[in-house]
Amino acid sequence: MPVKVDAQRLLRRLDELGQIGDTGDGGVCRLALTDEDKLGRDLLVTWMHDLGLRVDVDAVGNMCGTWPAGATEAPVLCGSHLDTVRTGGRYDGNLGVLAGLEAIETVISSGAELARPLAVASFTGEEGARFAPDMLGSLVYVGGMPVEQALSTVDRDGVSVGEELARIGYAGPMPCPARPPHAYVELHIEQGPVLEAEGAAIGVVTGVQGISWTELAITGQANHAGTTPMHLRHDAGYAAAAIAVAVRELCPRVGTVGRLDLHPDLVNVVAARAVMTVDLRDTDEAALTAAEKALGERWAEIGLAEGCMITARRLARFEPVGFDEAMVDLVEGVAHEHGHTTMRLPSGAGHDAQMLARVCPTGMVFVPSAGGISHNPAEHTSPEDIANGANVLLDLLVRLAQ
Ligand code: HGY
Ligand code: MN
Ligand code: MN
Repeated sequence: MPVKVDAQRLLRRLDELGQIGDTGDGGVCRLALTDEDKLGRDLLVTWMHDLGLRVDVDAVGNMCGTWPAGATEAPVLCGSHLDTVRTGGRYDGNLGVLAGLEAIETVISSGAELARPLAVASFTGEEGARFAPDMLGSLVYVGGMPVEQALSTVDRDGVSVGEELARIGYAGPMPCPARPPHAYVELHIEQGPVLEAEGAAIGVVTGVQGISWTELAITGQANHAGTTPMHLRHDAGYAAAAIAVAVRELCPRVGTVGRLDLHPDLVNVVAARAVMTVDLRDTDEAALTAAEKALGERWAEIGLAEGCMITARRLARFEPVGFDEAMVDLVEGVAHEHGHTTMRLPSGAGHDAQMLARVCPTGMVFVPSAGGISHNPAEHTSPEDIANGANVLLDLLVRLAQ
């Protein structure tokens, strides 16, 4: 593909979108289906309509812009997500959606005629930060979860996906699951330190590691911090802390306690209750399963010893995914034709691509994250790396659509 994307236009759009939910420290907060998410969606729809794309919204709020608008064949699909975590950066997900839009706009401007339509998607609730599991929209899109189950999923305040979709006006008419696309390519920031450390300009993603999310509710007994002897306590706070230490000790490749709420959360009251989350991940399913088992046994011991009741609720569980070999080779070949250094690596983060891989040939292109930082306002990818990734994406889409 001799033409190149208009990198300045892409950067301008990233900046404009980044103003929505701006947290004032360079970061963005657009939790799924909030008013900020709606405003981001509205902006994307405006850009899609301005480009003459057909905009389809499905029953779980996934949005898809297709060109040519009247196309009926299975498209070559790209995209990612617009929702962010609470302390998000400007590039996670947003880059994949806007680079896809930019690639399609470049193709339209070039006058190229392709054998297949192109489409760019923004999937609902990829982060899982408000509604679990993560990749909720793309999971429904590929038939991995009934749409009714997704619509009845609730956040911490008991508000459901269905209610919020209706409230923000994105309960769309398109049925789920969707007809599978011809192929799917997702451009995403690496969100880790590997590409930068290795000096590789493009990451050729081989797959996505397995994910296990569990919410633990620990019930002890509130008591006076000054008068209650240690051997008579049922301290939910202590049990939670001991489990957090066990996560670090027993985790597979990575383990995280990202949420830990105590009740009544007061300096002089032994905690009656704790709610915490455990995020475990590994590229090896056996290692992930073994860690889940070991941790389950450990938190049972901790609960027994402290006289606390512990209930576990699974929030997400996805096995490791390997991408289609031919797609991985294609990503690598195109990146080399563009003169980029590359390296093959699995994704540490979850992505919509791991769901699309269930229904069509799927590949991912990574660009470096400065300092390996992500899910943090300091998340940054250089304009040069953004342009590199977008041009590789453009070329991949055109080749897959010819
Ligand atoms: O959790 C993840 O890996 C992704 O950001 N949803
Ligand atoms: Mn993401
Ligand atoms: Mn993310």
